[in-house]
Amino acid sequence: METIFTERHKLRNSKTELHGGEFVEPFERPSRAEYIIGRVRDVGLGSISEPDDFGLDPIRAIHDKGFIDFLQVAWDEWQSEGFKGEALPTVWPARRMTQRIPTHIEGRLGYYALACETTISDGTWEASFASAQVALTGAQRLNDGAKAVFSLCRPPGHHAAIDMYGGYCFINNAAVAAQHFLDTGSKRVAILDVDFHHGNGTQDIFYERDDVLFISLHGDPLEAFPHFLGHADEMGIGVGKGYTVNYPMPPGTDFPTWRAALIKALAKIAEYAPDVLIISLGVDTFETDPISFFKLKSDDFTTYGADIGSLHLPTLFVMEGGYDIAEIGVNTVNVLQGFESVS
Ligand code: 5XA
Ligand code: ZN
Repeated sequence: METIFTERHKLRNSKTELHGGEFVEPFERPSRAEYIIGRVRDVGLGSISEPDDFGLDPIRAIHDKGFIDFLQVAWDEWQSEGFKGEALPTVWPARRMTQRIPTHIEGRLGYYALACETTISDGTWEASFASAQVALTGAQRLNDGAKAVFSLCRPPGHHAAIDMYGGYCFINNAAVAAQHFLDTGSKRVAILDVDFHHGNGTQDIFYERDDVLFISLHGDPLEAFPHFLGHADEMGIGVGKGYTVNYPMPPGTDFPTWRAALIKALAKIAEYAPDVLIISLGVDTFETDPISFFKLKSDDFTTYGADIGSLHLPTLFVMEGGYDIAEIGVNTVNVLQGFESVS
């Protein structure tokens, strides 16, 4: 399997994350991608290629123009104010306040943020743009005939909504790839999100559409980030009704329980018969992940990779979360090797 990867991910190297009331070293850090690409090399998964440049248009096809404009200038505007730390919001358009977009950077951060653990720092936009190109290049490889491709995206994307960032995500890489497929001939795309956290951004983007089936397996939002989306009764609206499917699961969920939900999800995907499948691949379901509460073991990733491979669909893997960094390479590549074992 080919991997698409760029060293430009390192441009996203934030120094701080707000976690447990403290500023800590971010869980989402450059070494994550280094461990993954190291494992890809060690096992000889396949060739490793730089992304092509598809420009801004495919990103604008998914995200609000004002939001993308904001991401491009946020760090510079923040610095121009003379602020010393990294940019993060301190105020939101909360209940019973207006939704008018402020002009000051402090207000715009609050308007466009869905969470405040994620700072904007020097290079954040550039790395996010490159990450989207990694996803787009993987999608194009499938269009060109590849059976499966691994887009090693960093920063991740599945929390980024039409006009919101947070949860370490700025541009929704999987959604940008899905739209690219649709704009280049696909009629139906399925996105299966196996990251521990609900893919609220992807759900938001496709909630009223029937050309993208979105299915997510994740920690119950009553107990886990992003807390305000991802319940089982969210199923889409209008023509999108039935094309969003959520499987929230409680703390301590083990692999047999998780896999039972996966098998149901795979059956729904098979019934939908998409032209292409995108996997939002987060491995923070691992038993020792520091910010999650599922109990998957390393071998389980191989098993479920094979389960996904048994659909025999053209498949694009798009990297999302995973924070047990010493094991992230093994767990990620286990999914890809499991997938390949049945294809
Ligand atoms: O998939 N999303 C993540 O791994 C980020 C979670 C952020 C929690 N503050
Ligand atoms: Zn996650």
